[in-house]
Amino acid sequence: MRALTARHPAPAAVAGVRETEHKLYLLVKEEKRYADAQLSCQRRGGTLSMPKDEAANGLMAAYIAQAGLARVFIGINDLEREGSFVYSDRSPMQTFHKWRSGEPNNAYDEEDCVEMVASGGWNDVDCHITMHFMCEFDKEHV
Ligand code: GN1
Ligand code: CA
Ligand code: CA
Repeated sequence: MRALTARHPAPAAVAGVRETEHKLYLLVKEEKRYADAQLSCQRRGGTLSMPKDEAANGLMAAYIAQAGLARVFIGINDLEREGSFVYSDRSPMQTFHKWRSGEPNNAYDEEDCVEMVASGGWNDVDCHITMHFMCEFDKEHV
């Protein structure tokens, strides 16, 4: 993965940064649809954030809440096959999840992307709505 550099800076509308031993998280306060949000993260050497365990999910939720946001796109979708959710690195979802009650419901047969709300819960939503989003970067490559 490419690093954040002078040529590929963190976006202007970033609400701080969060870090763990291995990753950096950036909340981007630009409203984009899912595909454009993913491209924006990739251009900076990262990907939409992938909550793969309780620790990552909790950190992401706290970051969203502290930024005063209600919801952001995260790196989970079932675009390729309805009901088969994968992370934005294409790895399949394992047993860990934080679906809100009643989700994923694929409402109107049209929800293949995933938002995290400030409490940390997940909801599938239409990929074409626009909202803020969270990127993650591997530290080894930054
Ligand atoms: C929202 O507002 P409504 O009911 O049409 C949400 C769905 C959720 C649903 C849960 C764009 O749909 O993804 O499943 O609430 N859609 C959006 O009640 O947020
Ligand atoms: Ca779906
Ligand atoms: Ca839904």
